[in-house]
Amino acid sequence: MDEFLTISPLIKQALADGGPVVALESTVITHGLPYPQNVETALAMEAAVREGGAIPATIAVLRGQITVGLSLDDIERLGRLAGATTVRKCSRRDLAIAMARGEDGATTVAGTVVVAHMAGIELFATGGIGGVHRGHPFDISADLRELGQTPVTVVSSGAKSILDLPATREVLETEGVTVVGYGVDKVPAFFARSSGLPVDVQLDTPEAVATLIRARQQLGLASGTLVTVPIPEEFSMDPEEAEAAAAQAAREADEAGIHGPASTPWLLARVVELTDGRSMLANTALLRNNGRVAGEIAVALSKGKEGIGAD
Ligand code: PSU
Ligand code: MN
Repeated sequence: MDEFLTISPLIKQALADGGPVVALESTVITHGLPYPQNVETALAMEAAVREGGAIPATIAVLRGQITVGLSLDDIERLGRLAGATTVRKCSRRDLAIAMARGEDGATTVAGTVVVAHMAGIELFATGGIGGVHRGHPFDISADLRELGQTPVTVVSSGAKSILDLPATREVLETEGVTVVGYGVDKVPAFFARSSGLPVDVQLDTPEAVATLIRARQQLGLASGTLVTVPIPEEFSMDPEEAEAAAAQAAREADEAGIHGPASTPWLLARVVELTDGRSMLANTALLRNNGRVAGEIAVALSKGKEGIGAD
């Protein structure tokens, strides 16, 4: 494996054996949630991946070293840096900067997809992907382009509801990303269970998703798969409350002149305030749930691999 990638021994072994591994991002730790909820959630997500039967691989840049499989201490250290400006938010374009300067970097969905693919990890679980910002049709998260050009499967609850969901859905189509509804025929809206927008295909089991991934792999397509999983009913927010908070936060961000990479973290934090913390509860619940589902899909996919190997 390329030496600029540090992969933990456990994960390296699992990958060599074709075992189930699920990548996890680190921007949600440093830029998505406050301390200590960020560390608790990151660890709960790792536990959820294990519950699903797979090995979690949280990814970040640690002092310039791209690392696959953070230790507890690494997660705690990054978690304490939440809100600090010293951790670079690393999308595709930022990885080389963090590496060259020896910085700490938290990988976004795009950054994590890049590294997961380099490491040979197919599954990646997160909360919500980036997308097209409301009122800013040219502020399109690099997450969408990344999914269009890198063959990785991202399990999420759709795009964050602070975004323009119909526009985001259109760009996913343009980028050639297959959008799967896991047990649903509409794309979830992050805190709420449905955006009303159609998925490309509804699949109801980990095995069905694994079969789709295998077909894409056989075709040799460069583009990825987005598996959208609705937030568990008991944690879902009232869609009107979620929408009102998202709309207000987007308005305030415009008034305050917040833009660029600062936009998403700012909006998420503001929505937590506007919903008295309910959105954070919902966010952590869906993150855990997506970790478990991704773990189950990784297991189904690795079983298929054994079958192919035995031929
Ligand atoms: N979803 C969350 N919290 C987050 C993010 C997503 O619930 O912090 C992060 C992801 O890392 C995602 C990034 O890739 O926000 C998108 O940022 P941008 O819009 O600048 O591409
Ligand atoms: Mn942006």
